[in-house]
Amino acid sequence: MIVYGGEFLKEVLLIKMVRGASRIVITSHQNSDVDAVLSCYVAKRIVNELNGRATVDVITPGMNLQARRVAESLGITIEIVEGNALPQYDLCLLLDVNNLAHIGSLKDYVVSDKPVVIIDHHRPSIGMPPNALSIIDDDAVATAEVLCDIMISLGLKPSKKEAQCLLIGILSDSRRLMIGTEKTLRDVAFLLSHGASLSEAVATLSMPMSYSEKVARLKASQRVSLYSLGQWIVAVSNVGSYEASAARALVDLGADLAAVCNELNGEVRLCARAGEDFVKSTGLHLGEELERLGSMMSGSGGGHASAACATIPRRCSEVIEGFLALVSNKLKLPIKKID
Ligand SMILES: [Mn+2]
Repeated sequence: MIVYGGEFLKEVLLIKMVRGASRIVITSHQNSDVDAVLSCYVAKRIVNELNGRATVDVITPGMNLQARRVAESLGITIEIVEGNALPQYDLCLLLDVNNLAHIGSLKDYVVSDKPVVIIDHHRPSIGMPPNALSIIDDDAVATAEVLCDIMISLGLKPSKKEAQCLLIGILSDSRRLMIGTEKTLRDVAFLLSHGASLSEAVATLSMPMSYSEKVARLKASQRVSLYSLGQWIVAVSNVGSYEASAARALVDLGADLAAVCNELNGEVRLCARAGEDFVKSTGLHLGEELERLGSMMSGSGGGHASAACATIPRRCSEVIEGFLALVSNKLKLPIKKID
């Protein structure tokens, strides 16, 4: 840990970069989720606090349904633009993402001669802009947790609303604190002491499942193929939407590892989820594996140890086959179809 004048060097650099910029743009990954959107919102507030003269734009390449709903219920949609271009800037902040391949067409607007700051909790990827100052903690459950740490070390007090946003981000990415560390819980306590409400946060996040999400999850289980991987059970399936939710559903049904793909316009989006037991015992990191699969098949991928996705310009069957072979090789366990 590098300490500089009693503060963390990266945070000192962050302050310096924010104060030295007059046009700042904040963005995140495609299909921005709750953690991404709320982190962008709070990052804007932090930037405003550090540099009141700067113009700050939050532009995401698009929000997912839940993120849009949560942003609406918190009344912050006005602060977040969904767009496919970035304005000219002096400083670009990437939140909840460190791979430029994951910000879609906005990537073309990230220029190499302007500074970039990454604030994230995903494992550093090969797609990181080389000129970036990275504040990445891949032990944090959410980018909101990293932002909370930044506020604490800069001595900034979150408003009640900012605290609520960070709490919702943490709860969202940790499946209501099913995962997390001692620090996660200390951060939660910090947010509660600044006016955040746990029960309100849970209520904001609980969204009735849509008709089409229910159908996708049920169809995924109807179409499932099962494989044994040593003593583990792998479930693979395909859907026309909600592939991440469908993979989670298969793990909830009992699979140790699930991969669900969605083929759309000649591209496959594969989402994989793993049970905590499987991840702990095998040490497999799905984010790493899907990043490797993506680069092997001229696509891209990444994520967390137990939850990751890849986008690959191939057919479903090839991507699934590649995924199974990769996992089987990595764990040195034979893969066999279960009839
Ligand atoms: Mn996140």
